Amino acid sequence: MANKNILEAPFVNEMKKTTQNMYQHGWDERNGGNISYILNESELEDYLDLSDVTREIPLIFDASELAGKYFIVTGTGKYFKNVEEAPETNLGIVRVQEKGHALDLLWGYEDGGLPTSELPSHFMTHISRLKVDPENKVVMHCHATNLLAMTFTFSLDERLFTRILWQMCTESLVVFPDGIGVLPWIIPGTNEIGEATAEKMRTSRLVIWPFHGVYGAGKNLDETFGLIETAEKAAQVYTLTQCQGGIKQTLTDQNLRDLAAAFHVTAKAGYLE
Ligand code: 2HA
Ligand code: ZN
Repeated sequence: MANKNILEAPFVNEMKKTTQNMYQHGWDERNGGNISYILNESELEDYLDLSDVTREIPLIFDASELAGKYFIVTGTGKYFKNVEEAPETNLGIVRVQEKGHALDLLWGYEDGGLPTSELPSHFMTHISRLKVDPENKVVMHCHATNLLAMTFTFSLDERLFTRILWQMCTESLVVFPDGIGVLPWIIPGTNEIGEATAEKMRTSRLVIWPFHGVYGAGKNLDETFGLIETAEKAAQVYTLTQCQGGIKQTLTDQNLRDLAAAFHVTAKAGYLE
């Protein structure tokens, strides 16, 4: 029975908290950033009549691999800053239609809005991550400041980029042993950037879009936020080392190997010397 108030649903509250937190970190200026989060039918049916479709939303790519799945998604052109005060216009809950070329809108986007312009990257990433981790539920994009800055000053070689982040904080390797993928610059919002992001996401849960921002994927909002937060912290420390006159010493490859062994993680193959 759909008799509970959706504005009190845990998943709406989590989206409010996460978007506000990311905004406060300065990673989501204006309409920057977007989140998509898979919801189970059982989580939703207390709040929504799932046969009551408000609107159909066409897709410009084939999402049939996600047919029947439910997502809560930030709206295109909407500001993370405003999600907390008006979730019903800044968020939407959609179900992917059987043929994968349209969405059923079940709640939200109340001013006639649409899901994020980055939906191709989100959905293609969900398809990709679900193949390697059936528990993956979240795809998150933001303009994390120090990671973004590093794409101007540091090599875009993904092995080198991963290694410097691993070296900047002992936690890095433990949190993202699968490293960080780096794309070439591609026009955002396109199927092309979606395909490229999804391809990298087969092997790492973090992907850098040079001169733009970062993508993260994970099991829930907290974990995915924490993943981006850890990489961004390492990038911030890197920034500070450069301001302080450069790196005099750092974690050695042997330190990193010992760390991986102690925390039972496997560093991405070929990334340690
Ligand atoms: O949604 O961040 O990449 C605004 C963006 C586009
Ligand atoms: Zn962006």
